[in-house]
Amino acid sequence: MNQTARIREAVRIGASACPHDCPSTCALEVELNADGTIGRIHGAKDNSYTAGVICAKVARYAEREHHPDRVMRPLLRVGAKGGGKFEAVSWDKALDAVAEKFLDAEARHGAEAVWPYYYAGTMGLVMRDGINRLRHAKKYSGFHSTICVNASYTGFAAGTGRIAGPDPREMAKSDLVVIWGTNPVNTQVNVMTHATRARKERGAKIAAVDVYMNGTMAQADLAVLVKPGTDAALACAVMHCLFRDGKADRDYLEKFTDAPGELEAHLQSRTPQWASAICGTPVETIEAFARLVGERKRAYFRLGYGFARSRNGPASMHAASCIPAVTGAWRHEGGGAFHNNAAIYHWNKTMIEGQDVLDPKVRMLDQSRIGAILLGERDALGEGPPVTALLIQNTNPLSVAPDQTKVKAGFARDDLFVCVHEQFMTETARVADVVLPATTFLEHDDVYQGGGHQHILLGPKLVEPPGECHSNHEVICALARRVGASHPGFGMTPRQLIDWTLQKSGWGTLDNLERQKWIDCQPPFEEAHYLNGFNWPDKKFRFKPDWPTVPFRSPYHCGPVDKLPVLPDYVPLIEVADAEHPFRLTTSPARGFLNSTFNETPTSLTQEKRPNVIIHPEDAAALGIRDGDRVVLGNSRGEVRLHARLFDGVHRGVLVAESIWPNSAYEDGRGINTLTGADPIAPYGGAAFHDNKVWVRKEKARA
Ligand SMILES: Nc1nc2c(c(=O)[nH]1)N[C@H]1C(S)=C(S)[C@@H](COP(=O)(O)OP(=O)(O)OC[C@H]3O[C@@H](n4cnc5c(=O)[nH]c(N)nc54)[C@H](O)[C@@H]3O)O[C@H]1N2
Ligand SMILES: Nc1nc2c(c(=O)[nH]1)N[C@H]1C(S)=C(S)[C@@H](COP(=O)(O)OP(=O)(O)OC[C@H]3O[C@@H](n4cnc5c(=O)[nH]c(N)nc54)[C@H](O)[C@@H]3O)O[C@H]1N2
Ligand code: SF4
Ligand SMILES: [Mo]
Repeated sequence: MNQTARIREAVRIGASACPHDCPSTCALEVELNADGTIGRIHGAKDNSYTAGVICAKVARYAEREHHPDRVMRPLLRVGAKGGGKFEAVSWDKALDAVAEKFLDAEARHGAEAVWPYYYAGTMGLVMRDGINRLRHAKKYSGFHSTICVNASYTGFAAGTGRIAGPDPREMAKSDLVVIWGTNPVNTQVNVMTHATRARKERGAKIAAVDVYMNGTMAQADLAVLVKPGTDAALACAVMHCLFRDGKADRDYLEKFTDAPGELEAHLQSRTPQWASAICGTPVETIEAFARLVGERKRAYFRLGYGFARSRNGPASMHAASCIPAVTGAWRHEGGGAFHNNAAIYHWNKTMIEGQDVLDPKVRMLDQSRIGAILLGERDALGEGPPVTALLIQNTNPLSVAPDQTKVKAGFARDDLFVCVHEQFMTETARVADVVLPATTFLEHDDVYQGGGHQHILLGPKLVEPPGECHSNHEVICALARRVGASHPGFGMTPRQLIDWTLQKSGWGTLDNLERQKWIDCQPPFEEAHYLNGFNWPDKKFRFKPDWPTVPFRSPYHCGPVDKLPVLPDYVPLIEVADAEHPFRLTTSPARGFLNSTFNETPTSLTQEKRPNVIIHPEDAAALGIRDGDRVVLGNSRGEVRLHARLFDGVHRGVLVAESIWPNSAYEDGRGINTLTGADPIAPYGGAAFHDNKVWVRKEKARA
């Protein structure tokens, strides 16, 4: 028997869930080999949302799971900070070192000098959110999570009052699927599964709105190309046409919305001509888009994160979400607007997060402003001591956080102690004082919820961790013991935490979930379509949001709230191009990477090749730039060197740099987030990753 045949014989299938920061949260089937390794990963066919399809990068997860560069042992820095030299030590020695530094920071400056810093490298509730139990028990500095969803969630909730919408599987029953500001071909492949089903089975049309002709736009029947940050103008013009052409559902507007008369009057001047001058989309395309929306009432608006990652992003999201309220699309199966289903999961996270010991007086620090915070800028740090100790899990701020120049300078501070718990030697791990080896989702138990669908899924431990890897939960509990934090959650196993949380949340038991593999949490049709009213006291969809009171999980206002529009409108809060910075840059997600994850796997690296920036051929010609030339992009925050890719699938004046490569992949170590800003998006913060004014020039020949 040859080796391939032997492995095939040995294969068992393990059920799991994709842990990555992706709205699809796919139900997985993992090939388990007799030797303890994994083979291919497949999408579960019997999960009605995953429907057997997953992305290529997770299908070949074996590359990441068994990567020779996995961190396998605890490491202590030797030599200079950031020098990248470490020695392997025992877990006890490493954890003692961390605890000593945390206790020391607390003794000198108070508990707020310690900042537990995490994100969604794993979306497992136990492994991602357990760090908050330690934070609350110790009154360490709070974490105002802003890097991803704040702008889009608040824009959506501004109208509906709730982050939830029609069953995502209904896309397959639509006559028109509008994919707006998301690139599912790259970022959440299952949207395409259901949208293309509608096209095949019912002759549905797919319309897409984006700033470049990406894979999703290429598959659309109508591709609506806009300039970054101008979507609200497009949305207003579409609604103008709907009123003008008698396609508004006046009965629906009267029953279900707050100010239809004011909206109609306001839109009088928001003509396609007006919008075209702002968003760059030809008038005929805007008219064609409005016609599709007007004629096909079963229209499903799948609204993504991307178009909200601008300083006016919440207003853009809100404006797009207003369209189905004008047509009454919400009434129909396969109609309405959907962004994420966060609100349908009624979790009790007391035990996981230690919410019972949360002290609301503890200072909150903005995740996206980590650079300014570490540099001690007062407006970022707030009242209270400097941050002198960081515990980092599931995130890689030295690649992904905006305003990188500050982030790097902050991490280089001599009096800052950094512990990074990681699977790989990321850029952040490299500048740490202590690195702890982490398990992957296949090596620990956790429970997941789908943002882009409606399932709770179990991801049980399927293989043994390599080397001395330990899970986030184990690290948090071991540290809690050493720094004197007490909470019943520290004494529980992940499985006990999952069982407790499921039961207290009304989702049954762990045994039950393990048997079923997932729970379909879809609310009833009337509720999902807001047919009993929207989530406001008067039950009406809000064309006129009260921005400061839009419901959000962490109500910490930041950014210029008073500048958001009263009715859906384009507001030029963005970094408008000017004479010095004639280009607008977005940093859209690359297909082969997931944020900074997978930028270590061979297939993804081969696929993405090298950092480049898309530029329109006419812009390139004007600057003497040819395809493949080295170019420099710059703005007030810094300069980045990369290669030009000529492509006419963008408006002139628009640049797209698919991301996120490590800084070290760029010739002078300055990555794309050198150019992005950390100033908060109103009303609840967030980083405007796709909203940058820059200049471009051809790089002089290398000496
Ligand atoms: N392959 C891959 N998959 C991913 C990720 C990844 O990095 N790579 N990231 C994961 C994470 S953390 C998240 S939050 C989701 C995000 O998923 P998406 O919502 O798909 O991603 P975004 O960054 O939000 O960008 C989506 C699209 O918005 C476009 N865009 C940018 N600015 C504008 C604008 O002003 N108007 C319009 N109409 N479009 C605009 C971008 O060009 C891009 O094509 O994806 C997840 N999945
Ligand atoms: N230029 C630009 N920058 C961006 C974006 C963009 O579109 N453009 N998108 C932004 C968005 S939407 C997001 S969400 C952020 C995401 O930024 P990050 O949160 O940094 O993203 P990831 O790369 O998903 O995850 C980070 C790390 O988590 C680790 N990890 C995974 N599972 C575990 C675990 O169980 N335990 C431990 N200890 N570690 C684990 C992985 O090895 C990985 O290194 O990036 C943002 N940055
Ligand atoms: S599409 Fe998203 S959730 Fe599904 S396997 Fe890929 S990364 Fe995971
Ligand atoms: Mo994200």
